[in-house]
Amino acid sequence: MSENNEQSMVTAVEQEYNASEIQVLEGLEAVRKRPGMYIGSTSLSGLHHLVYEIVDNSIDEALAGYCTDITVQINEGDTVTVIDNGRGIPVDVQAQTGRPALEVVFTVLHAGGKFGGGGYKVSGGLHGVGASVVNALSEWLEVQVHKDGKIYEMRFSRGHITQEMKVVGTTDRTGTTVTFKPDPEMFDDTTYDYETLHTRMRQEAFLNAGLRIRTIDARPGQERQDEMCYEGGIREYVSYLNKSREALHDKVIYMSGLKGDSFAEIALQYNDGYQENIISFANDVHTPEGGMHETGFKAALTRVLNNYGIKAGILKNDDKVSGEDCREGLTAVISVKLPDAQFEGQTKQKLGNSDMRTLVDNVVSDKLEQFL
Ligand code: TTJ
Repeated sequence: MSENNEQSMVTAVEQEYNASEIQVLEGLEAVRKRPGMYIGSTSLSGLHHLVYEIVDNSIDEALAGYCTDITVQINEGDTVTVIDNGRGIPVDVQAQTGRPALEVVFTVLHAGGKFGGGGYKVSGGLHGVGASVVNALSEWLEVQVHKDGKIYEMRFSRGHITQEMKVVGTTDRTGTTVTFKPDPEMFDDTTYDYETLHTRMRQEAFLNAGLRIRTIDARPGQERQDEMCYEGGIREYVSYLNKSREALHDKVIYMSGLKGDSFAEIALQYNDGYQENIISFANDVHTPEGGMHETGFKAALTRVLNNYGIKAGILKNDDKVSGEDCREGLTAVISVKLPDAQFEGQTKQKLGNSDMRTLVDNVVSDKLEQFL
């Protein structure tokens, strides 16, 4: 190869690199121009959303079966540290970008969830916008990855690299640790509320049976910590929701089923009140507007109870009980996990996957009778 050709090849590669570099910076600049588009708002809700975005990555690792412990700590100065014991973010150089995967995760918009494949990833809505958004909105962020006996570290400021990835030590464990300081230029108030984070993390612990989540407030004068791990998962969630009520039956009813790569579980218990309290989730994302999983649940519950009523001679043939009546005093948690969740509706808070209606309906039809 002539010297001239070599020269032009280097130039081409450099130009390609520069082009992707520019795209990265434009992407992160877009986040700082319109933060609300990515995290909903720059009020307290957006500030807390940064933590959920980071923790979601650790939860994904737990859902994939590789992470058992997550710690969320508020430090002095309202920085936040998230620690997990998963496999650690990949650090190898990516063929596409020529950059370490770790760098890509924190600098390229929507780069999250591109590694490893499979698993239950969150999609749509305000969720799953990724670690690069948190990075862009942080005055500084640092990440350490424990992997293959080494500790890799990288640092950023407002999305820009301030320290390239380097090995800073050796380790005998695996996992990822991220610490970030929300940018006061981006948020009205950067003071974290422990209770808000604790409540959200408790919900994550209920939804992922056996996953241990610790929350720590290490700010001077307000030290506090909690550890949450529920072997009973959503059964314990229902007991918790009913704890100030009088239950009509001692045991929480639990049903679950698998179809292909999807999983559905339902826990329920009636109390002596009149209110209906159904809470549903898809891939750990709360779906307050319901959707297909809730529709399937309600249809099956009404059908099974009516069939039982007729069979047991409690109901006459044409004397049907309405769906609403079947849900009086009902506390239920519905949780589905699926590879490609579609969140619909104005606020993307409704599950659109119709196969989840069928799955939940089938699980309730097949299994609820056993309890009657
Ligand atoms: C992906 O597939 C290959 C092995 O590693 C998987 C992975 O990325 N795991 C992972 C990422 N575990 N934890 C994270 C993670 C943790 C935090 C706190 C923040 C971020 C952005 C990712």
